[in-house]
Amino acid sequence: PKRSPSRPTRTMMSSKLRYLVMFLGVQLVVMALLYREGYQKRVAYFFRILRKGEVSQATTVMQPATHNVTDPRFRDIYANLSLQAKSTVKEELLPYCPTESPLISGPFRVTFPSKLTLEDVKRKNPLVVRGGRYRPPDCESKHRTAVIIPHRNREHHLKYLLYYLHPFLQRQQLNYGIYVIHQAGNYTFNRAKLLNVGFKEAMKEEEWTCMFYHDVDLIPEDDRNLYTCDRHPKHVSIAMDKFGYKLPYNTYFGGVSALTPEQYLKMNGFPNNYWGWGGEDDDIAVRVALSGMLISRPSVQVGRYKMIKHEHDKGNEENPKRFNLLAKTRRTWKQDGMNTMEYRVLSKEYMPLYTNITVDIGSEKGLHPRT
Ligand code: BGN
Repeated sequence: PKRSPSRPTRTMMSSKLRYLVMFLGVQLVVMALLYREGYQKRVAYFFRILRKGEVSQATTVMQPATHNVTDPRFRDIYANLSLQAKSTVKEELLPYCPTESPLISGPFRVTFPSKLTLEDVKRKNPLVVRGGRYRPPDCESKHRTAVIIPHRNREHHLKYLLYYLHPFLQRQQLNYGIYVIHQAGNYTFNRAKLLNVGFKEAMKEEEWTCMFYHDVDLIPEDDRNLYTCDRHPKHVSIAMDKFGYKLPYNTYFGGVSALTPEQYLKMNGFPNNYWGWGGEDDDIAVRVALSGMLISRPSVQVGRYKMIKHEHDKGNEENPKRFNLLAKTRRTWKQDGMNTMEYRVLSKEYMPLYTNITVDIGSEKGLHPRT
């Protein structure tokens, strides 16, 4: 028969165990108290050392910009991004990036520091090259994503968007480019036509596999929101702070959306005739349905965006014709869109953080109206 430990040994063990449990209990209570007292950073630091057993890692976490990686309210989108290793392997021999990027970390803090400059953004993104292009340094991305941003007089917003978008896309290990399509002149703004121009101009440069059509004032808040395309056109900005992090209505397609070139061409692109605010995004949603496609969406947990607060723009007043136009989309979508857009590129500048395309898109009367 097996011998069980003698009675005194068992008592000794159980009393040791009791002390250990008591000791750990006291530790936990102290930690909880400290945490309540506002020592979150230090406590998190301690836990991190326990978990990783790596003081060097923990030291980098203590730097001001990267503190408290566990709490999304403090997580810095740039944290540890510079640790990406430059590979010594020749570019054409790089392995494919993994299906899930190991750099993705979930929600991050979005604030708008008043002192931020484009120079700062540039300094923080040393691997971004001329024209706002990037490819992962250590692997070959399976995704080539172009971000198209319609723009006029919103330099301030653009700076913040670039500040967050560059590290966000790098964390996803994408091969990407950022295009700002700047409407020249003072005539009423036309978002959808600028998006059409963005598609055409970006595709001249590279075989992008996915286009993100992106408002300048929307900042993503979670890097699990992948900037890649789905089987169906994707409406991406589904949980905006402005709408209480919910969809304002079921067919809403505004803010940020993503389509493959095939999906875009199948629906004849976007309408060219919505001048001013509103309705063009609803028209795009109708086109998706009319061309026999569905709308795909990320989950509400990750499709979160913060909108930079601003006044209504001059030159982008509500479009009174939008109701009539929208009622006619079924009849007009094949005659107006990708196949009919007229525009004139005035300049194309390869800026350090984006490609700036300034374009004359004319007016309702056409590109060169006779006066
Ligand atoms: C809708 C607008 C959208 C806008 C959302 C959110 C119209 C068309 C009415 C028939 N649509 O009302 O363009 O993105 O609100 O602000 O105005």
